[in-house]
Amino acid sequence: MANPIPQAGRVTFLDGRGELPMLEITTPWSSAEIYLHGAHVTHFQKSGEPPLLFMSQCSRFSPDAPIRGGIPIIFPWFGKPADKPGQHGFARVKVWELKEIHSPADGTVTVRLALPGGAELAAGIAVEYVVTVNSDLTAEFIVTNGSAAAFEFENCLHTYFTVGDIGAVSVAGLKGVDYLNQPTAFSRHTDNDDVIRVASEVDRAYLNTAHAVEIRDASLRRVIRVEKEGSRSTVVWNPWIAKAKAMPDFGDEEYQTMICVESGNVASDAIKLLPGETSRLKVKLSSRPA
Ligand code: TA6
Repeated sequence: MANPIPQAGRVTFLDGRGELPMLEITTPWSSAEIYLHGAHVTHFQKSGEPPLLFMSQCSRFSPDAPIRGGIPIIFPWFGKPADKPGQHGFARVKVWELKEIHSPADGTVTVRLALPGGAELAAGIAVEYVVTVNSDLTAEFIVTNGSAAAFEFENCLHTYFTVGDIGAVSVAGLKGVDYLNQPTAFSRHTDNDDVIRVASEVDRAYLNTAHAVEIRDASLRRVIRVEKEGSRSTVVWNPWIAKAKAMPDFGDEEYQTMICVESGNVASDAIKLLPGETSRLKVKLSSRPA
């Protein structure tokens, strides 16, 4: 009997939550969702597994607010610098333009989006985002400096992952790396532990590291692997109890079933792009049984 023809990937364009336009993607291995609002990947799930990405049940889906979960695109600044309006830049609350959908016969689906130019960015700064869905999820954030001046920015794919029980999670790959600790006014520390475990608020920006990171989830018996290129920073965040309660778009108990492992270039790892240069930040998210 001939091998079954692999199903092609399928993309449906529809109104999602809050009537925001979104792409619904299915492949032979997985399903995913991408909203044009923030070019926000809100869902990725491999067949037979729990969702890989966490989405808060309390998230807003409105044009003037970021979506709480999935992969927020943080650009052109991280956190809340004194001279900037708002936290984590504006890319995650802009409506991105859909540029291309590619779904070859092997079943993979690739979507390319572009951040529209606007007053916030110098003319000539081009920003694109390419998401590839198959048995893994790959996201690449691309900035090209077509202006005549250097362009300095921070970027971060602020990814929320689903875990079964935060108390049964360990994060490996950052031993020996220095980090800035947000809960203690960004004091600098070296992580000498073999793995990170979460039993209180964790908000750490690890610097000068290109390491892959693994989230070991003993509850769901799954290992999530975060590989990255073009990234020197990894941020690890769990809000824990008080911060969870303080966020209106996040459930009080949801800290127990999520962790953020974010890949980008923040603080001293910020990027200075000279005229004509291109920056590529790429993450590959995969999972395997533990
Ligand atoms: O990545 C960690 C962090 O900077 C935390 O300090 C927390 O603020 C989180 O991002 C979420 O930020 P947001 O603006 O999405 O509420």
